[in-house]
Amino acid sequence: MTQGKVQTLNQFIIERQADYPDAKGELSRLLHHVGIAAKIVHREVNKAGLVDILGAAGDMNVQGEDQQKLDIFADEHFIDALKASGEVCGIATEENQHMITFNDDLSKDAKYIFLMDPLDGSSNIDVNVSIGTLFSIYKRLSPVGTKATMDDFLQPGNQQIAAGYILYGSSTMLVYTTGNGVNGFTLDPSIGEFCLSHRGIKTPIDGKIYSINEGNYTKFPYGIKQYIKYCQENDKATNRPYSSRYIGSLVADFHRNLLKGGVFMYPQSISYPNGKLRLLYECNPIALLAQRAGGKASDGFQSILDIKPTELHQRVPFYVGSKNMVKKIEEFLKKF
Ligand code: AHM
Ligand code: MG
Repeated sequence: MTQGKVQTLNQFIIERQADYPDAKGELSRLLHHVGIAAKIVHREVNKAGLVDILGAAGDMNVQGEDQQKLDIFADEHFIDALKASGEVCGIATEENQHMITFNDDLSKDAKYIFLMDPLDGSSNIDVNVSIGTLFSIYKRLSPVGTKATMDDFLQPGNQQIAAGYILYGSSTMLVYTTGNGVNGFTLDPSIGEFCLSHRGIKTPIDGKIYSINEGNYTKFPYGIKQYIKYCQENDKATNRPYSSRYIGSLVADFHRNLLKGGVFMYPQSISYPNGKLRLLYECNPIALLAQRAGGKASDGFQSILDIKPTELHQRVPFYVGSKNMVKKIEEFLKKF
């Protein structure tokens, strides 16, 4: 990157705010605080191998899964940063069973609802594999000045004002969309700033990568078994066979496919009758990013973004990535 051409996340946010003359800066301040929390979590993730912070904390999260210490750390730091911003009246996270609403005067006047998975893919932490944070921002439906309600949280994904993720990988990246395309920022640890590295990300309409946990093959719906066979068949005209790539860390798997073209699948199965991934914390933010980048996200039959949630921790089958690949999966599910 040429010195002098570097644009930091904060500069970018301010520049974008100028595109909206009516914007009062609340969303900009909120995104700024997301950036701060991301840097704190980045620091902890990076030193995790050095200090005794690894391993299960001994608790189970609300889905009955092992909760790692870093999950709790990330959850607390994001909540603290968001509260400090004064721009959110309520937060829901994968690690908390209930919604969190703020009662102080500042937060009650806030316009935004924040949903997140503070540290996804946590089973990868102690083997030094990439993990991520996912977030979604909505405008509240309840009147400003009152306490946030459950209806504020249970909005369909197509109502998201902004969404994004932080990928703690070989470098740490923040990728987000506010309506003006998808932009990616890479953390330069030497200056402690996220710097614009991927402007206006567009995902290929076709891809050559399929990502799925094939260990669960026998438990998949018949249409998905047939689609996997299709991915593995030889056909020069359609670039098949595709490559199979699966990290088991949603943000990392999605990020690779977003840049290179491909499809990520987490179907329903005998073990997970509604799929494993959570609509509000994982699928909606990824679906918005995919759509804004020219891709597609589906539960196999309808757009993820059109699903009206009925509960906070709802799960959903998830197919996301290059538009033509997701369409093909829908064809297979319809046919078989
Ligand atoms: P988590 O929220 O408990 O970390 O689980 C979500 C993760 C995703 O990152 C990933 O796509 C998926 O679980 C992998 O599941 P599996 O190990 O069943 O393939
Ligand atoms: Mg998760």
